[in-house]
Amino acid sequence: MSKPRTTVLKIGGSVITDKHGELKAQMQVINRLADEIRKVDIQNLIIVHGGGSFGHPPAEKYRIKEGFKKDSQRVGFSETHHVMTVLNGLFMDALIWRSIPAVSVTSSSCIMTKNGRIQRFEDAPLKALLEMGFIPVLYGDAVLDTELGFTILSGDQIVSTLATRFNAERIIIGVDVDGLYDADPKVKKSARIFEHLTLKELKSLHSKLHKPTSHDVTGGMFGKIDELIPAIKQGIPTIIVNATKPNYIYKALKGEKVRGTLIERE
Ligand code: IP8
Repeated sequence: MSKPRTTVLKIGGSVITDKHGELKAQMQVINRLADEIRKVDIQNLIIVHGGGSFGHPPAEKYRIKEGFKKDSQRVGFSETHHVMTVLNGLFMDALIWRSIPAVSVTSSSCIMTKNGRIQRFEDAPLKALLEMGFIPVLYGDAVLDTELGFTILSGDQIVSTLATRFNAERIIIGVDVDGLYDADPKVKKSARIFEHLTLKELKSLHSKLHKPTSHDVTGGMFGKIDELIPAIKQGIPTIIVNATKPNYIYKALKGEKVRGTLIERE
């Protein structure tokens, strides 16, 4: 029997960290998500996680996204990358202690960008990991950039690139709200969720989608959707679900119906 096609799962930084603090991991959530991933026992899965209150504060403080402008930023690049490895370590601990064969793939060691866009991606080890039945885990990171010196690469750009390269079967995006709304659901209680959107509908909604409210140097929900468009264009269905709610990620991975926003090419 041939292997199922790849699923790319993104777990947002706002899910696994407390975005209002600094370096605050949500260990309960991380552990529960690891339980759900173990329970589903899925083949050909790639996980990507975001930065939340680990990567974003130093990235913002040292203006890493804008590129290398002064010597004092160098340590900021180191710090941003380092705290991401710390968050990744916590996530990896939770997965591996549950006997999930996950292997961390350091984004900044295999990816370089040009003006913030992925230009080089040494994906041979990642492919080999998948073929051997491992679950590669990547993350948004401070990366080297051929024009800027360095910059910040969002987990979402990694998700989109991986999904298109591996012609993924689907993308699952775990965030801290139930999906895409016509207004910010954290501010407007009557905000309406979009359960299904075509690419055309998404584009026409584009300018109305809410902008980030917290310190998210890579553009919050708005930036997320932008990044996913190439993958959706390629015909890869993308579902946005609430990963802070128990069993939503489990159900999405299982392919069961779950509240969220499904975006398809048409
Ligand atoms: O949270 C950015 O990744 P994201 C990671 O997926 C850093 O946007 C280092 C800020």
